Amino acid sequence: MSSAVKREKFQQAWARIREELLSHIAQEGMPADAVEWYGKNLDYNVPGGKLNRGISVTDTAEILKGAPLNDDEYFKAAVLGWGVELMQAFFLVADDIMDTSITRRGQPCWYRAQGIGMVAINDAIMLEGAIYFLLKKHFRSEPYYVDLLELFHDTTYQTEMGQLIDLITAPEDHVDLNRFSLEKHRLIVIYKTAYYSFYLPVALAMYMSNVPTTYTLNGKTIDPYKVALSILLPLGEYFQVQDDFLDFSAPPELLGKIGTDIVDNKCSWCINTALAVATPQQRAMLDANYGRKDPASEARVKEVFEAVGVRERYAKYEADVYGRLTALIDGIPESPERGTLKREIFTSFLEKIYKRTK
Ligand code: GPP
Ligand code: MG
Ligand code: MG
Ligand code: MG
Repeated sequence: MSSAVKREKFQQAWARIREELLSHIAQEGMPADAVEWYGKNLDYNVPGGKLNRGISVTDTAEILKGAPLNDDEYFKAAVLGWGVELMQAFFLVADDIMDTSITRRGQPCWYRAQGIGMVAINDAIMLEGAIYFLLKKHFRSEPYYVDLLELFHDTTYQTEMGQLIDLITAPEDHVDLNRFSLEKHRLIVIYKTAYYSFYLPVALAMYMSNVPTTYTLNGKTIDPYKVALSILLPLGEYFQVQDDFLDFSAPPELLGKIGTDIVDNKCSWCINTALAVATPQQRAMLDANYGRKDPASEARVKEVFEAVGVRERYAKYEADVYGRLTALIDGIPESPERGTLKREIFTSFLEKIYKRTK
């Protein structure tokens, strides 16, 4: 199936899920203006992204089954996939407030949209609430229901820890580039991005497909969830390095958002890369201009990034990391039996993000 057709099919499932969410709050007795508000919140924030995370759930379930999903299996996988997209929408609405971002997915950030303001905080929290309503509605009687609940809860908490260190490493009023390092960066991105964007979709599909928590292969005991984590965290790290690089380098029209990392004093891959190779003069330039709220300072930081060759260094990083990830994936123990891991789960992820430009 082409990726456009996959996307279309996944979006059709959303139409049904959206109706379920709206009729539920209407049944709770919420007035028409509240139902209308919630509908706008959902429409503005949930379906408009790349949908890679959500579609990964249905893709992974299909790879694990080794055959096309029937309608019922597809819809259940799609509910989990839209659960990931709802979680992402919850995070992004909140993150844009915290990062004082301007645009997202080619439109004003929700809190900056006409007539929204700080109601956006409650809207974000309701997007999260929707996940648990849907899980209860569709999975309450499954033996793996608690596994799904725990996975969503644990992943949310991990992402919040990542957001915490992202924010406190980037105080608004105090720039100290000595606080940054690539190790710090790695911890931030694993927690704020990799767990929810990469491990969560695959682990959801694994639970739904009844992949056991241990099995024996060639006399060795394997925890397939741990194996998945050991590949998906480095994949997620690569994805967030791309996000950081694109924040600096990509045209906002293409990216759908205006980069704020330099102005926001973020511990991003670009500044860490520049710090590692800057001359004393370049370092002084970065110290004086990073995290400052004016466009001229931002432009001077970008000049240093260009001068130290952040673009070329990124190209080299991307080629190297692709090789490393491919080697990791090749090392996955695979067996032809149903209910065990398959390398294709991970290669399909890697191919989706390799050399992305938005
Ligand atoms: C995005 O990082 C971070 C998240 C989506 C996690 C948010 C977590 C919360 C608990 C709110 P980013 O700020 O680099 O993303 P973008 O560049 O898209 O704004
Ligand atoms: Mg942000
Ligand atoms: Mg952020
Ligand atoms: Mg970013």
